[in-house]
Amino acid sequence: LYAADAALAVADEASALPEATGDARSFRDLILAKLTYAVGKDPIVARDHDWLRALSLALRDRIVDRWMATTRGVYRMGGKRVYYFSLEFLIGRLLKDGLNNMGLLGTAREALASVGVDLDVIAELEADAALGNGGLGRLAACFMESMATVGVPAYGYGIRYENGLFRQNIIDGWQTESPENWLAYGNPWEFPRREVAYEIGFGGAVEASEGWDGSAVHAWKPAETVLAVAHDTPVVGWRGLRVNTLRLWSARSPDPISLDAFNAGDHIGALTARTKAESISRVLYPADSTPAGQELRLRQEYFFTSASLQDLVRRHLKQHREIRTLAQKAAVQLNDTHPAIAVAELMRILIDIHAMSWADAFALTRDTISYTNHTLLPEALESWPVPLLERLLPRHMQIIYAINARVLTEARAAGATDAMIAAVSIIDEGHGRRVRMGNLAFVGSHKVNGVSALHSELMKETVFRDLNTVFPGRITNKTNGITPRRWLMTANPGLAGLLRETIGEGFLDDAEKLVALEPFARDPGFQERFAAVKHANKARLAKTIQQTLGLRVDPAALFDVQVKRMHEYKRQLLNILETIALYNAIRTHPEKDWVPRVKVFAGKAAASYTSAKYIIKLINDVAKMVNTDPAVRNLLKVAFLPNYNVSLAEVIIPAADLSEQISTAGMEASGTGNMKFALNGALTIGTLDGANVEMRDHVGADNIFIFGLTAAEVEARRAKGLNPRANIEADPALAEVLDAVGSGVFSPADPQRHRGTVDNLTNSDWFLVTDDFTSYSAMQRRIDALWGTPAAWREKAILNVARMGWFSSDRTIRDYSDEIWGLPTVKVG
Ligand code: CBF
Repeated sequence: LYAADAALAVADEASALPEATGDARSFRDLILAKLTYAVGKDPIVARDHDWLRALSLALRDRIVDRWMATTRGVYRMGGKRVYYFSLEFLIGRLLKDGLNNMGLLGTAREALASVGVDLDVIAELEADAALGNGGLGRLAACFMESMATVGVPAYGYGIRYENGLFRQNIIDGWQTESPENWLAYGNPWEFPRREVAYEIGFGGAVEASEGWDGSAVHAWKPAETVLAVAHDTPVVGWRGLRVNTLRLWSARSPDPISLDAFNAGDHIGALTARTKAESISRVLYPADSTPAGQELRLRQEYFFTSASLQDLVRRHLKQHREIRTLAQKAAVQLNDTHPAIAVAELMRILIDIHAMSWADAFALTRDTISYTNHTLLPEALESWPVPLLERLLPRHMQIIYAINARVLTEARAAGATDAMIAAVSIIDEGHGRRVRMGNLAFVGSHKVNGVSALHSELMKETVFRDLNTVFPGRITNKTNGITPRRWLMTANPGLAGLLRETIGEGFLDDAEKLVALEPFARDPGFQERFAAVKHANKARLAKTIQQTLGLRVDPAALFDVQVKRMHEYKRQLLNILETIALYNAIRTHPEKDWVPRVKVFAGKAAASYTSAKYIIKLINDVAKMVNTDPAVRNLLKVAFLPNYNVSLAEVIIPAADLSEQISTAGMEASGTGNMKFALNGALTIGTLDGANVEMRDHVGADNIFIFGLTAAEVEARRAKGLNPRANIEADPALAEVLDAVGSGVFSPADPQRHRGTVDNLTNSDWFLVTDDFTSYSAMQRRIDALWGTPAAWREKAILNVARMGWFSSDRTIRDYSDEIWGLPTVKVG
């Protein structure tokens, strides 16, 4: 290897570089070969990006060996596969996680060091694949990793967005959006499969004729066709034992260019069809406030669902020959309603292409499909205008009508009243005739699950109350989880290392073994080491804050963190209003012994979500004043970090002392950030919402700060009529805060800026910020008191780590496997 020799010569000249040993040496040679022959760079001139690509390709080679072995093994066994359909896969960076799971982290570090390259430096250059928005997409990524870990053969199916979710910039305190260019340097992890392409039809008409036995035969003749081209990314499980596939579809036009138009001089028009086709896989969540935006969103959903079903049916037939055994060999999990059109598409494939009878096709569809609901928010439960579906997917609309007719007959036979029939119907007749995708997914699935115990119960009482009566037993709960590989080992190597030294390696294979840490919770020596790890993580975050915002924060202060999508129900507003109350109190009583706090916020607001954007602006306005007010004497700092994504989460979460999980009770389906924080030793301040309820059960009520109204109380107050004015009157600190915000104290150049936010709180307050403000504030002062006793704080933090093992996504996947998919799992390790 000429180039490799040259690199080593350079390394020798620098002579301080360590020599690589054993495995590291062969891995280094592989990296150098990749650099030379795949990247085409002489090591002497290679830049950090080149090394990153070479390392990624070297790692990929090792993963591919296991991938092929897994795929071959699965094929040979002839068993069932899980197909996880998701519009989002928030995978983030893959390098360190892959190295960790393959047991190559130390080897790679040593190999690179021997040629003068720092792994941590190049790893920071990896693009963050933001192919998701929030919890739902990150859950899909955690599930993919856990399925590979516990031995569930799986394909993840989604869209390969060229630009993913937008990049958030904060300009003068306001959010602006720009495209995220994650593919700028190419994507070393994926394999384009140009040979795996399916035709996806849109529009046109359905031709009906008579079949040989007199039955009606339907042929859909689409007016337009788009190609779905596969891109495969291997997903490696813990210890590299099994590797599954994430197959993402890219949209292509069958005709790249209209040559006639081009030659006639219409150079732009010649590309119109192509642009239209490719727009399908351009961005995640195009704004759907316009009819064109809605149509694009529906196109995206049908595009990836149809391609995925065609793909898995083809695989099934190739291997098992017989379509009737599909449900024995394939479990399709719908991640939310986005892929719900799968119910109609699978029916179409079975009836129109495989000539199955309606009854057989429907039974097979139901046995194959199951659906996860992730929200009770009515605006997030998708529905499509009937005319849109009729135009874009005419055959599917016919099938939906036919399914609906049968379901309603079944419901009537089960004793449903007229009101129940209206609620169970897939067609919402009340809002300009819309197709309810949640109902379609529900009736087409054998199991429907919620994502926390509370959420699943609320599903039965609210959105799916009547469907639950007609189809009892179909709703089940599968509490979410997070992968401890990414969220402990990779994100917090300091803590993972300390745990290994203290309780051994068992927890690496089985997170529930973290419980062995409990006896150390009060051990002063262990507490010191635990606190030192936290301090180092906080110093790292402090550096990020300084570099990003130019703001200096003290790692010794209490780091109080709220990072998540910006949404009114998540109540970042409650947090910032309480921050202002604290600011006022510090200014009024400078003589008191205040606990220094750093308030960290991060999160994106949907581009068209104006009130959430105003909350971002308010946080930044408050930050501007508080951070420069000498009267505060550095006792309070506020930092809004822009462009929250997985990589930023990996820096923020291990550094948190306090995790804010303060949604209006009954509105957060589960939350998974809450789990990541607690696993990393942050204490939670939260409402009894989503998985917070089960977290309290696991970590113990003494080790979590629960405040505020319960879901039942929220419902009762809403039913009775909210009275925010009375709440404000009863709490002078709150009144003072709202007065200040509303009169422009934090926006002197534009005093009316936050008037709307305050008016909304005073007059309506749907999210019950004013109802919970007083108890939230009181709880924050109890937290201050506990912070003053470090041994007591640390004990609780350690107990949180020890007791969070149950929230591993390995456990969640085992639950899905046992109770929904009917698949065995294996023990890890
Ligand atoms: O279940 C995963 C997550 O999904 C959401 O993010 C969603 O998009 N519906 C919910 O808001 C979270 O509560 C939930 O944890």
